[in-house]
Amino acid sequence: MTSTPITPDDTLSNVEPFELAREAAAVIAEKTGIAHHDIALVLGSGWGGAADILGETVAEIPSHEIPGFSKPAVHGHVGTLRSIRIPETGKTALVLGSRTHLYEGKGVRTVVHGMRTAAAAGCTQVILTNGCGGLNLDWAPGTPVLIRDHINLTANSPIEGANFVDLTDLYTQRLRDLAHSVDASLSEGVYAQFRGPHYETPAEVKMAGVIGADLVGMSTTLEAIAARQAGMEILGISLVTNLAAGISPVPLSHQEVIEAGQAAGPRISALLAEIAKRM
Ligand code: 8IG
Repeated sequence: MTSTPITPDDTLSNVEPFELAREAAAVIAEKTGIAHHDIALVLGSGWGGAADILGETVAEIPSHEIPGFSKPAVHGHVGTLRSIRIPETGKTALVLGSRTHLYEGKGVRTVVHGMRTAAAAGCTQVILTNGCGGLNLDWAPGTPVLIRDHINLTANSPIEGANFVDLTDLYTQRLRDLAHSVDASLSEGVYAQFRGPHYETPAEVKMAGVIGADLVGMSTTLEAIAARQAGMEILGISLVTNLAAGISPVPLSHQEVIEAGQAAGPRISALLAEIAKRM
């Protein structure tokens, strides 16, 4: 059987997603010279600085050079994949600086391609980070919160076919305990993913609170599901960059979101690096 070479421009819809992930992992191995990565790191809004203090960057690849990855759509998101050697453990982290959001309209396969690629590259653990809105008035902008569980409000799933993946302990107690060993004061919350890209109305935020959410955002849940399907252990950390709509008396602005991320940057970067060093 002949196979067509897969290029970065291929639309995911024509390609079996796990095959494309293996192709991407092979390109990563070739371009980084690292045959096997251990920990995947997805850096969301506000988290971009964490990679710099994690260890030695062994390689950096523009994400569009890797099959199935595209350039990031959001200002403030970084479009590279980095291989970082963590000196304390000798493990190698695969840092995914670019994330495709569901609201970009490229489909769920594209959204979770990074997770499937990380798994194909050998990663058995992933830290998913994001910037989000908070429902708890105690969480000032700049507060990191561990994701205890999620509510997927996208009406979508990365799982195709009758494959009933168990999501009990999705954000594992073990990794949350590990995070608490770094900072015992870390709060935990339930993260609700809306499709976006608009922020919620105050009524939608109120609904999210009623059904059990503490955090609202536009990422993470579909990735976590795909990561679990791929057998990875997951830690989720949100950075509350703003109070959710209606919780705060002032309207949300993307500029404020970026500024809150920048202000919290050094502290959350140190937190993330310290957690990754214990994994
Ligand atoms: I940063 O308030 C950030 N991302 N849905 N709501 C949603 N996503 C967000 C928010 C928010 N803040």
